[in-house]
Amino acid sequence: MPSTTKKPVVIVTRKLPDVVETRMRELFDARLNIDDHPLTQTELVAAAKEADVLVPTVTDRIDRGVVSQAGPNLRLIANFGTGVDNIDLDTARNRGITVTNTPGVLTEDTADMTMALMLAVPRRLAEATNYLKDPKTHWAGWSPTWMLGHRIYGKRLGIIGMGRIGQAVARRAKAFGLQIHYHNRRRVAEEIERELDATYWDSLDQMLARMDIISVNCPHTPATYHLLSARRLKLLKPTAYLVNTARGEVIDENELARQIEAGAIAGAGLDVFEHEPAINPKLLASDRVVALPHMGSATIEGRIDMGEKVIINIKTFFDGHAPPDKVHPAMF
Ligand code: 8YV
Repeated sequence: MPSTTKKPVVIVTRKLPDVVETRMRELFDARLNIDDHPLTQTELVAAAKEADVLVPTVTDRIDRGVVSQAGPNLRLIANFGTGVDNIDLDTARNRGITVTNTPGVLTEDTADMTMALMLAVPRRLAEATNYLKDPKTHWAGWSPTWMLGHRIYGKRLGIIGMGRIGQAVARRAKAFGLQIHYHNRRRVAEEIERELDATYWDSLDQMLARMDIISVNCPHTPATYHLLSARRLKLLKPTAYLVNTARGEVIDENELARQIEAGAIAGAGLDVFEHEPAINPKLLASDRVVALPHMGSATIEGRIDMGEKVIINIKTFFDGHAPPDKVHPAMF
């Protein structure tokens, strides 16, 4: 006998991979964003009024204005993404709306991208390829002193945020011969420190002053906003490189641009920016900056896994169970 239970109205704010959308249409009354335009705040409010479940992404600001105007049916915000700094968690909790995210499935891809930037900046990959492709330049052939970069083997890497992604970065970096250092809210388990040969720094300031490469791998929360402030950026050695695949807001971007321009920091590999999609033009103009358009987790496998997680969270929630990736505001 066909079920008479109404399928939940699931509003998905951006275009997701076809297999994910198809499955969502089978399971839910899924409303899709066919042309993939980023929704305006007015459109988000309209979606929150109508939906049982909202599936936003990093480009949607699910702020107080949106959450407080949600309709009585909105019970779940199933974020397509791990970071939940785009969502006002407190207002959601006060309104009894559950929030879930998609942790774990983008760890390895993001760590790969971090490693790629860690290699690309000191070894001048973007600068060199741009040189070859620029019709105004002409490669005269190999030379012993041209395009020299810096070795990463044997250097010290300071990881800020030793969660899943930080640890995955450490594993890769160790295999490349880097010495692993880290700063985290809490020291990680002894066996992980031993496996990674990792040195813990209670004081971020002390770690920053001693590292050759810094990798930002912590979430953006009120506590980590501008964690790398002007004062802290000044602690870096002038030979140090900075890599950020986490969130732009963790670094004072204008100050970073100034310090790179002044030669006080050797270079940066940036996948994320403070005011995306806007980027400080000084960073884009610098040969010592490799900039990517927030693509740390941009693999088709990762996006499908993320979609699968969103579906599981919605399904378990409507089956009356605690969704596996329920976000607890205290975690962020
Ligand atoms: C995602 C990310 O692409 O999951 C995250 O936190 O930063 C990205 O890798 C994005 O969030 C999708 O919403």
